Amino acid sequence: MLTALTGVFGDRADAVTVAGRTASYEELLGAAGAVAADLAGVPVGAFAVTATASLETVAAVVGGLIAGVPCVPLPPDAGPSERGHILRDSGARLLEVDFARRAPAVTSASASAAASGSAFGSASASASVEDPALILYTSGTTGAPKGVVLSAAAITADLDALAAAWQWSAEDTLVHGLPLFHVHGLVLGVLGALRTGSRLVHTGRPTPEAYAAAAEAGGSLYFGVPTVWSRIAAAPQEAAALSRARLLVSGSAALPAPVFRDLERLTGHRPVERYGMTETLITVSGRAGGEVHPGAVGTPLAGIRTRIAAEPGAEIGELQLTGPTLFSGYLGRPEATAAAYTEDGWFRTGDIASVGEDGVHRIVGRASTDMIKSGGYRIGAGEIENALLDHPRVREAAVVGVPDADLGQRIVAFVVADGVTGAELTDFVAAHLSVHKRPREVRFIAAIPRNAMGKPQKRLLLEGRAG
Ligand code: MLC
Ligand code: AMP
Repeated sequence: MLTALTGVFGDRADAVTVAGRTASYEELLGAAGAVAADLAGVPVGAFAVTATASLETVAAVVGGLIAGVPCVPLPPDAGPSERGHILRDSGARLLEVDFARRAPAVTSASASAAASGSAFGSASASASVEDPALILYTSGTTGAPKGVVLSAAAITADLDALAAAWQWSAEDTLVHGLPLFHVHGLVLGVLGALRTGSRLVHTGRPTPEAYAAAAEAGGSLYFGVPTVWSRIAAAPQEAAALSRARLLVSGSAALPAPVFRDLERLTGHRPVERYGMTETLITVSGRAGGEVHPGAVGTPLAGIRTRIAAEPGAEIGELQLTGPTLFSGYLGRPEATAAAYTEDGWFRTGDIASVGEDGVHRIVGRASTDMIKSGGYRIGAGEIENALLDHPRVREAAVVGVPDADLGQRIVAFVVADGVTGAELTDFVAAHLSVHKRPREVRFIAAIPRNAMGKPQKRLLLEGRAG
């Protein structure tokens, strides 16, 4: 990985800015070198870092790549249960990063030299691009989050395909303010900038004001989840500043057509939408300079094949994929990994899609109501239900995603309980899980509707047909 990164490392003093602090490549590599040295000192299978939006997180991830040790980025707001689960499940050692501490031996020149020997530029001679580079925790429909193992080979294949699709180069300044513990903000938003050599401006939080200010300072390529874009579309003055940009990209959830049209009217840009998952990285996208349409996520990236598993006569069905960007498996869960694939080796996305005659893909929904997307965060209903059921007053709980103009979906918990308020239950969840997994609303009901098998009938709850 570092070979290609160092290929474009120059002597730019403002290579990476995160939440108002700027570093040159030299400084970043120095701090990353210190991380790599720490990792070499105490051999571990993986290391974790509290992934705040900071230069420290960037240095940690790059340091892991140099050392050939996979990084587990921890959501900084994760409650103790979630944090404990991730650390236990991954066996990762938690590392503190001090950006001021630098290993002078690792400069862009020496990293280039080291990198010429191996595709990873790794301190460990045996590291291969197929080895784990990142382990990202993500929710399934039930149970605790699983570790998605991503290799450097998958990451580089994805970033190179995206660079081609978006004409993304060292001429760009990438701007975003997304969290640094998911694919969007970390893989695309940090490693993508390093691999293409584009300057990175991370705005700390993805507010319309911060995105506009970065455009005035030369931002050219913008990333956001639909919630970010819809907030920008509601701020016409800030949106107008983005007319200076080259390309606006939306992903992680469906971009509503009215937001697409508002952005076009206010910025003069038709936003490019792309589709992906933690397990597959980004696989389908619109192209810079190509035709893009509201509601469409474009065509497969280089190397990706897709198919729709539809019932005979139907045009929509589950989107299935193969290609070089796929994950290496769920950490320590061979059965779950096997279950994610069809018998003939295609990855089952769980998303329902259609493909037009022109090859353009549209995502029309999710197969399971138990997978919620709120503000671009993927949230398993089961994990929140389990957290609620841990409360002594809660007898039954069913969590659903209700359509929401700002967040795409908002988390609503239906509970059977007495002697406890909704606010107390929300706080209870927040004490265990990440902030964005808190229910926005708790509705008390007499009983959860169930089918003959005892399975909650969530569609009835969504349709408001349960008392
Ligand atoms: C949130 N708040 C609550 C609450 N939930 N308060 C009470 N009860 C609840 N249930 C608080 C928040 O903590 C915050 O407080 C305030 O309310 C506003 O919250 P919000 O409406 O959620 O907005 P915000 O915090 O600004 O977050 C919106 C957002 C965020 C868009 C910035 O959702 C975000 O960063 N999303 C990106 C997710 C992402 O990167 N997904 C990519 C996954 S990878 P305070 O005090 O903090 O203001 C992937 C692959 C791919 O999907 O294809 O890309
Ligand atoms: P995550 O694992 O957090 O990356 O979430 C992946 C899920 O996000 C996918 O399975 C989709 O449901 C959803 N998703 C990502 N991009 C898009 C998009 N452009 N349109 C619709 N859904 C999307």
